[in-house]
Amino acid sequence: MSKSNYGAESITVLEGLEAVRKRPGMYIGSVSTRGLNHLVYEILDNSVDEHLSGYCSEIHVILEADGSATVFDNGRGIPVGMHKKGISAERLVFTTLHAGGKFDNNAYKASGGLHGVGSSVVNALSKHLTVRVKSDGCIYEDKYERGNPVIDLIGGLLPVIGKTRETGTWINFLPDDEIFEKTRFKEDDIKARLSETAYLNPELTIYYEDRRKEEVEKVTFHEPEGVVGFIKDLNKTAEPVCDVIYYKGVMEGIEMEAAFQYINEFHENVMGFCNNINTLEGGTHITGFKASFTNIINNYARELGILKDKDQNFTGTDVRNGLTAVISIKHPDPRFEGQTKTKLDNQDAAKIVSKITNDELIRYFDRNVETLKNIIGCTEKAAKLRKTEEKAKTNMLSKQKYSFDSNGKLSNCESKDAKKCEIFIVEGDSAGGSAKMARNRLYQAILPIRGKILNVEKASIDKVLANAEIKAMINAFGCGFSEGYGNDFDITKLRYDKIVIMADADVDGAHISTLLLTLFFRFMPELIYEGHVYIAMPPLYKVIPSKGKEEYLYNDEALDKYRKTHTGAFTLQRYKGLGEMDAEQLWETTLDPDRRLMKRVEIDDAKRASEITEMLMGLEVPPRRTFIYENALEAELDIN
Ligand code: TSJ
Repeated sequence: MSKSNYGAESITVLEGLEAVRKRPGMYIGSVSTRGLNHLVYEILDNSVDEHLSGYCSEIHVILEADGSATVFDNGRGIPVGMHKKGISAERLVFTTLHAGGKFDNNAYKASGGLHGVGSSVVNALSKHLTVRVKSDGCIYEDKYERGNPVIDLIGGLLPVIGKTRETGTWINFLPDDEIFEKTRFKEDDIKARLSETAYLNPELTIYYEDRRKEEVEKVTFHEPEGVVGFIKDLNKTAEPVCDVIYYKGVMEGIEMEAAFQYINEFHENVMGFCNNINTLEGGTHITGFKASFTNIINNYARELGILKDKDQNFTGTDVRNGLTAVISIKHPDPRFEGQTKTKLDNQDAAKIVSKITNDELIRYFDRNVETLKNIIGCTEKAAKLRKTEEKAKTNMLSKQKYSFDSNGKLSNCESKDAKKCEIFIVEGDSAGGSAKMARNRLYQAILPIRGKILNVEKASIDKVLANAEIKAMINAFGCGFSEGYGNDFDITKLRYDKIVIMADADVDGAHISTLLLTLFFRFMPELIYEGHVYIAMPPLYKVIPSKGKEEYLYNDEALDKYRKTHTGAFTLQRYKGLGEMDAEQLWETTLDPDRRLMKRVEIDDAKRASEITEMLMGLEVPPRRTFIYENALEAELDIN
């Protein structure tokens, strides 16, 4: 269809989508894998909204062999009838920014949530997108290329391509490789998201298929136990201190439900959701939950005589020691703020979650005093540790003052301009030695660490702080550390813009990276939220052809490709570890900002690392090996 068929209205529409293509990052956050996966979530959320409205029980998500994605549901079908100014409503949905909510009476929308984008953004960023709607006996079809409609409407209405008794919406789209750096959906993230969605919507079933694999992978996500099942799953390898406790409530049009359980471990895991969106940066609902919890446990502890008059209250962190919790709220008008727009900002959410949590917990604990005592046991343990650790910390602080030079191992850079500086955390003294020689000492610092660092997931904080490698890192970064949100960590003091984990490209290297990510995620999460953490990608091979230029190859696929495309003889040199490269090679391949490959760690990676660590520690030896090995091979490269 030619552009002359549009009225003035639709021309501004196309200009709107052109803006999306010009600045995709503004609408989907990034054009890396994270942004790519976001396209699937954006579409998926529309089907989840249809479920929340009460009309859709099944959603299918298919990663197609051709690189496209298909999502379909058994809801009512996107309205196809005539909307204002003679355009099918469906056309408006796909060609207008933020058109989603206009004819939707569902009070709690997830779609359009994270970055406020609509399905039109997905359309604008797809090479081609096809929509099929089944409703009132017919199958309607519409097609777009890079956001532009390619089907002529008949009297403003969509063509009918078949008859059916069913209803639903079917979408297939291929992300545009002119926009995205990577066009391969990351299945682990997508599956994690689907699993989460299933737990938050116990009456929904999600069918997942990956048709890109030689043997098609199929997984069904259905979690009739809801958030209670979520907690059981999160805690499945832990030693529980109490049963899973569940409550819910509604106030002022805001719904909430929560499930929690204490386990015998020295950390907390409190997760929040608003309208099915994972609020990774926390927010008011979490604040409300925590405030009530702290208050109630302290009140009971005094009532039971566990805290005496002279004793100070337990801190919030004490009270949440060993706590795993999921708080899910449904808000008619959610506001998100923060670096990744995943921090809930609505003040009413704090008040309502706090009130309902307070009432429900008192009701529960009055009837279950034994459980309450076990929980307070966890709190007391934490308080005791905290006091020891406060002493240790003042000692440590007065001895070392987080001083730059107190740590002999750090080879710092000369520049003090944090925006330009980078620190490489290098495993092993020999690799550390080469890296010190190889670096640009003006702005690259090297911190060698030895062997396996402590797994912080299971360790108490005093153990963590006693660990020399960890102390060295905290000292070097300069921002302190925090347990949970807010406290002692100050990102403005960060001395390096980039913190680069440099480990061997093998199983042990992957393990060390995982442990480091877990450490950062637990004690310095803002480093990750604000995008300061990277993983260096040293090459696996060097090929030296008899004629032509030497090349470094960073994975087995690159080697396969080289073998297929290169004519003539060549010598293949395999690097087993960083220590095998001389300083010059290390500079060329891994340190030089103009030539190196690094992967920026994104929140999901870090969150998963922490889950992975938890899993690794709980598993038998054989599966542990294969797991790390697969992931080491699948690591993706981002050119920086
Ligand atoms: F993102 C999207 F638009 F492309 C999309 C929307 C993708 C997929 C896979 C599903 C959907 C979708 C939309 N599923 N179900 C709906 N429902 C509606 O759009 C709908 C239907 C009826 C009514 C009504 O008031 O009668 C209202 C709405 C919003």
